[in-house]
Amino acid sequence: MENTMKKTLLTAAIMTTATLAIAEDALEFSAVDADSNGLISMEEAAVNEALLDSFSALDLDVDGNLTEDEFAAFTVASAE
Ligand SMILES: [Ca+2]
Ligand SMILES: [Ca+2]
Repeated sequence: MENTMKKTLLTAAIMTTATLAIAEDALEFSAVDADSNGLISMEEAAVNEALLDSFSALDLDVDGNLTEDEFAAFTVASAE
């Protein structure tokens, strides 16, 4: 009975660690938007190499900034 409880705790610990790892990988819009103006400029995107590489593809209206909607496409694509 005690072993079962230890197993359950161990499983819970592993799941918690996995969840934290995913959270670290996810890029938050607010974290990239350094000046909090609601847009990610190319300079701000430069903090993440993958984001900078995808910048022109994500900037659908080609105004040189990523809105939260445009940035959301990157978050989804990188999670796949
Ligand atoms: Ca900004
Ligand atoms: Ca744009």
